[in-house]
Amino acid sequence: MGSGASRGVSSAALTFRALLGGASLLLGMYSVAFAQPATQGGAPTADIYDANGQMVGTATLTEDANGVTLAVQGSGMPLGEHGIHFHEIGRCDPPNFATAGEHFNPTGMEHGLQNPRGPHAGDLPNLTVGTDGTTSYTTTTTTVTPAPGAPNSLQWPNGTALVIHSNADDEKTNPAGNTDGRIACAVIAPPQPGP
Ligand SMILES: [Cu+2]
Repeated sequence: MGSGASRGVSSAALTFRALLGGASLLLGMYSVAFAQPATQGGAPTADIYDANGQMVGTATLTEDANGVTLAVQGSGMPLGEHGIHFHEIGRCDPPNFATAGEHFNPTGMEHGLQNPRGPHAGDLPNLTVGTDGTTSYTTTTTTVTPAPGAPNSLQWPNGTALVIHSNADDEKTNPAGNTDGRIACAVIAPPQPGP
């Protein structure tokens, strides 16, 4: 009887597009799905924490016709280049953030933006921290979407996290680009409740 029963993936995608257009009612519905409902300029924002539980930055996601743009603003981070990826579980338990699982890889590819058999959907270019411990990082990817329901959705059932590593990612060595330890983590989407 009701037409609401037929709403599915396509209507979810439409909802996401509508919120980008500034529909505040829909924005509220969408933000609830993220761990941190706070917004910056209307975009979902997640807080980044280090191994001591200190907040060291924020991650903001926006989507447009070019893909999903991730912006990271951080401070109090160690100097140098660091691997950064979307990981497959939306949990960030310090100090080692092992609960975030491995790289988000719903398509079963190998690791690395420069790997001919890659990349993982969650692979991203390295993040650079300056001598003052701050970073201002922006990258655009087409391999993930924040929209729920898509196979490569950051809101898949396990949720997703953004993990920053101690070492630079070589972007070609499977499975993790020799990135070594995890120094910071943000829950992008929390795990969804089981059935
Ligand atoms: Cu990683």
